[in-house]
Amino acid sequence: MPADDTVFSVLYDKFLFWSIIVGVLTFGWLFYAMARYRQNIVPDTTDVDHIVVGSFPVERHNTRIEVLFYVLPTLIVVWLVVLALSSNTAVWVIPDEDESFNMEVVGKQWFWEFNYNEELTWQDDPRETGIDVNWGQDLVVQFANSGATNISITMDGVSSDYGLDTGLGTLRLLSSIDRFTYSTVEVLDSSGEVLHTWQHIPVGHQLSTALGEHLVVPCDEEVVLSLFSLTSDYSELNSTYWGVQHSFWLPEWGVKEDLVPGLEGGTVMWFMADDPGTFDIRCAEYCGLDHSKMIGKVDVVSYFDEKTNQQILCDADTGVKKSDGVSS
Ligand SMILES: [Cu+2]
Repeated sequence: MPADDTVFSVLYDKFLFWSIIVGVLTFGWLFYAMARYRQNIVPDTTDVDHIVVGSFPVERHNTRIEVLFYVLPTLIVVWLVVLALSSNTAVWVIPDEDESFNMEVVGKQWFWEFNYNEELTWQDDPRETGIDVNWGQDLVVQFANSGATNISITMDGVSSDYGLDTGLGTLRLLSSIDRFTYSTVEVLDSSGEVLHTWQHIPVGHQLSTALGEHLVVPCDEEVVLSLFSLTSDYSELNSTYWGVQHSFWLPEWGVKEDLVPGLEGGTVMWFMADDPGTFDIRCAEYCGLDHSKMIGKVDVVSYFDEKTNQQILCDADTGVKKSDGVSS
């Protein structure tokens, strides 16, 4: 089920609220009039100037009600326009580059590529897994009572495994983090199941749905995506074929934007996710034979904020946004 607190669902609720009020008033009036003026009701004969069908009751008209007929709907329509425009503004004003997480999305036939303009260090929520990985000067893994028995460290595709001393509860490896290497630490149990994931995505790294990879974005931060459509053999770009139009769609947050071939600056969209989790990516523009395969996933993760030295934990249910996480 899509997130229920997007600007669009809030706008929907507001429109529904005012529609119900208008509906109750108009249908109430309708049914009242049907009952009051139904057939076989004997007209009030003491009323000299009674209503004649087909003629406007000039003497009996009520100026206040007639003014209300015009003023009230006008006010409601103006109010709905204000609501709709303010939601539009909330969506179309792109957040400041310094205060948001900026990256590129490239659509090709028929997959998505995600280019990182900023580094991202994240891990699963330690409150849920009972495991805390912290990689600064040393790699420190705290795993007491979590059932973890092994860790697997993958750097640029090369993996190495280490056994964990379950009696100790902590592992410290004398190895400082390499900020320029795509690194993943997986903490596993004895059956090889991954209990906890920590990852560092360096600047310039690319993830691709063609390789089965997910887009990974920080929670609780404005994520600004610059969107480009390119051909699959972009390096040998010939001037006769510029690729096709795609549309990057994140149904969870109701945001969607076209990717336009040949548009140098690209197009821009942004969103902010409160809850961690894995959500759908779709292409919403028919883009050729394998359009239907142009699907993917986006992982919303708790990330490590270098500025405040804190892990940003996202949890809309408990209202916990930030906590003293690991320190590096
Ligand atoms: Cu497409």
